[in-house]
Amino acid sequence: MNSEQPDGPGRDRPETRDAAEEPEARGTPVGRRVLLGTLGLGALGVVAAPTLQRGLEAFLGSAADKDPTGLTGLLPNGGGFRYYSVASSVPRKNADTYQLTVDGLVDTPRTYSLADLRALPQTRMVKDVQCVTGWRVPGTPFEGVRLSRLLDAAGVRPTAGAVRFTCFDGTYTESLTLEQARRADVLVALRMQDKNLSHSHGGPVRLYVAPMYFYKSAKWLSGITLTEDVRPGYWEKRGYDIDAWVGRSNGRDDEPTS
Ligand SMILES: Nc1nc2c(c(=O)[nH]1)N[C@H]1C(S)=C(S)[C@@H](COP(=O)(O)O)O[C@H]1N2
Ligand SMILES: [Mo]
Repeated sequence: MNSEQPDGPGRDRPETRDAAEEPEARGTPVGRRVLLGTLGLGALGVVAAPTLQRGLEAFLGSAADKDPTGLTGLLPNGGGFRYYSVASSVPRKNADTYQLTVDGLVDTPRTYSLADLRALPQTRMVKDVQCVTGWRVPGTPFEGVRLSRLLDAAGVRPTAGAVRFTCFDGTYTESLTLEQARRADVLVALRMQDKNLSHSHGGPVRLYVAPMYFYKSAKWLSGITLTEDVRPGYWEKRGYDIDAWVGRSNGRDDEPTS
């Protein structure tokens, strides 16, 4: 798939595959019936009524959790979330195994457990989520620790100008300028839709950058590194804008989300 993409991940990152990436953006030719057959979901079409939407999304989320092909990300789900991963498999982390490291140009590097993060003051925000490929999910609660709090705790050195995010999927990266990272609407999120973040949504901890396209919100967050300059992230090396403001980047004019 996507063999016409010379710099695609299949080429430089053999451990990745294309199926679950931004499918709309890549005009994937995979047919719906093939997907439904693959997943044994042939009856899915009859449960698309709006009242069942929540159940359907929950079902797709749990199906994505167990889906080694990542093809659940291509299933239509009536305007809800789509599940993306650029890595073919992602280890599961829980309260015993999860760690978040803050390092780089800081006075006090440190590592947080999930319990450490839960013990800090939590901020809850309810805003729309907007993917650069077009789908939008209105009024989605996210809750977690303000990134600015973790930066202050680490003591950012004057030479730092940017923040780089790494993920325990081993592949995805993102970045923000220090000014962007310090905004009050940027969270290290532990909860989404008033539940602990599921594995498929990037749990136990993901970044949530409310004012930017959702590709900024790195799932399975494991590292926060202060750097001198912004380093383009996974999708930004593949053409997405580094400053990803919803409504004024990537050639799109969506309603702002924050
Ligand atoms: N680690 C990681 N984070 C990621 C991605 C990814 O592939 N890997 N995809 C991004 C994109 S393009 C989107 S739209 C959202 C999708 O989040 P969801 O799977 O919770 O809907 O995650 C973003 N963060
Ligand atoms: Mo996206």
